[in-house]
Amino acid sequence: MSDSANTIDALQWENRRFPPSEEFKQQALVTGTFMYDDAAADDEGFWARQAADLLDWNSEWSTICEWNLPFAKWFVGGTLNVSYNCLDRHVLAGRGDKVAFHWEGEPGDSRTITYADLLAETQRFANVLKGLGVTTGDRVNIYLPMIPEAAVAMLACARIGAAHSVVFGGFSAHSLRDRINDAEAKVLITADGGYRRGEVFALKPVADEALADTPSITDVVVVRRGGNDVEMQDGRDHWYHDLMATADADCPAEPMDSEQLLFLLYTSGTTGKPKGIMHTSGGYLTQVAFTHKYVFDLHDDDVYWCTADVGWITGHSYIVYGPLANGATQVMYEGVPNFPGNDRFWAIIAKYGVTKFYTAPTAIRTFMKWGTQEPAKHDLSSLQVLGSVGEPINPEAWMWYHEHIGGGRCPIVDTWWQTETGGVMISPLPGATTTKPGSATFPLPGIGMEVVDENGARIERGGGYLTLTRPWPSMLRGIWGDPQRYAETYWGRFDGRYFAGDGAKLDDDGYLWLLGRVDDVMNVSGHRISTTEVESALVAHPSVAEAAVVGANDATTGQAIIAYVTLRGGATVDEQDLRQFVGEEIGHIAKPKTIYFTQELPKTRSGKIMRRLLRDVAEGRNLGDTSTLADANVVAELQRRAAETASED
Ligand code: 7RM
Repeated sequence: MSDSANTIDALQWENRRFPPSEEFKQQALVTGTFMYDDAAADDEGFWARQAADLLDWNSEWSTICEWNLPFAKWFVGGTLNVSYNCLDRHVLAGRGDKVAFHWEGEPGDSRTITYADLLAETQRFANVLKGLGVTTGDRVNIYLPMIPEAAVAMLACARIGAAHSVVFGGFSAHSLRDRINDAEAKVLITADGGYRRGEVFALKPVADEALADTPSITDVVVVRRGGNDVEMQDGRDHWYHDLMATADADCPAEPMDSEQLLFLLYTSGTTGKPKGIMHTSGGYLTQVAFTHKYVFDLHDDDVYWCTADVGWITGHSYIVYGPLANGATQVMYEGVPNFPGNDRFWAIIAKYGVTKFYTAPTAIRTFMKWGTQEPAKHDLSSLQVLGSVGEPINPEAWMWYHEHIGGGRCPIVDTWWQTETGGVMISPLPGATTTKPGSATFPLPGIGMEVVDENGARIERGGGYLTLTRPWPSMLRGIWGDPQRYAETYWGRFDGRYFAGDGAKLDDDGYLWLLGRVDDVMNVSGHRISTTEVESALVAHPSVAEAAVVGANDATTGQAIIAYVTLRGGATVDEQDLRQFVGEEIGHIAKPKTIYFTQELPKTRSGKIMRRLLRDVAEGRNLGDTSTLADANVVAELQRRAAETASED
């Protein structure tokens, strides 16, 4: 426990260690501490060297970083074209035939797209956008399934200096409408539909509903993918393939200012209206290229696969911009992990010989639920590095990933970052860092991070608030249309520091452990306990696949710990035994008062557990905003069971 005022108690200490193997180190881009030392000596100089080394610039910057808290500019005065960096330069260097995307449709169809193909398609589509009147500084909305045209659309915007705003294809008409209107987008790019769990889901009909109330949209471009019937409004709606057939093939990349707005990406705040997170060009591309290269130890012959959707920041930074800037070969997959069977991901890894694999803890815990026989059906020996992002990865989920997917030989990079940070901030470097299961380890070279207490004083051991102490190249530049909200939300809590809501603890070796959102921290008899630690203790039980923990009002202890638990396929466990197990793992104080066993947990559409809703359920309240929930049936069922328990009491 820490002595500092009102921080977060640290209960769990993990001692397993995994140093990189000699074999891995021999081929690794980074071993030892040179890169950390280099950055520590001069962080701005370090980033400037990365920018020069990893990207092609049309003209040099005059200032590396201009910092007027809370507003940063990077590589000020420099010009570059993001799409040129992701496409043209690879083709010009003779790598036009290199595969950019092995695209795999959910039904089993596939397309191979080389860098030359992607450049040709992007140039044409950039001309299409120009033809629709889109110019530098305009916003374009994108509402597409996971098809290569999503990357083409984004790169075409970047090519002409228009900002894209991608809305995840699972969002409703209302969400799409609000995001289009907030950005005042001119053009919407969508598809008839896409494939999900063996069926076509309609996009254009949903978009039509949004379009009834989006005055800024003049034109809609529709990609044919689902083959479902759609209505095309004369004069407004155009088929992608029709426009592409007549578009000019050449669209030279124009130099853009380093601080040119590259995209908006909306993220739902804790309350109220979604925030349009702003990212710009030179700094963003530098950090995503840098992190993609070194965190995944990228080599020319790698086949990299990130399972995120392009609708999330992970898809922007680690499917489109980072990997393409690095000229990587990727897999892009359209559908769900359980179509046609629970082994689809492992079949894809074997089919393409994937070497670097990046997914989320929610997926890993689901795979644990489905059982080890699924990955065991396929040859996963091509894998070399495994990544995790989106939530804390519980130590046991980490171990499962390590053994059953990584064959015990692949370093795991647990990458902490946010929509707002643009790129990875905290992660091991796989050839340099000894990992501990469940720890994101250390900030990357060039990143200033400190854990602080309630008063903003630095903590060297124990739990507190994760803060960033200086600007980084891919940091958000603001919230679209609301600079004051930006300043208050991110820079208002601790003087001079960026804080975006996560708790963390430092162990004796200085390793960092993410403790989840501080809004979720529970207060049990005066102990501030993180949900993450109790969840990890539950997941450490061999029968448990997944757990969500919340603090519910309790007359005796202030809050009581309520746990929702999903078991591994076929497993059973007694509630009392599981409570006892948690007590033994991390201490009596953290034993849940009640445990509910459930088939599913409520999650956001990007797979994060929604503890706020579980708190509503546990405290018998009406549910708050459920619009970001992936499956509303899950909480309805838990509410029914809570009501039952209450009537039994
Ligand atoms: C990339 C992404 C951001 C929030 C962040 C954390 C949580 C993300 C990790 C993590 C523990 C990780 N962007 N988070 N990665 N927590 N360990 N490796 O997810 O904007 O959608 O979410 O996600 O709470 O603040 S995001």
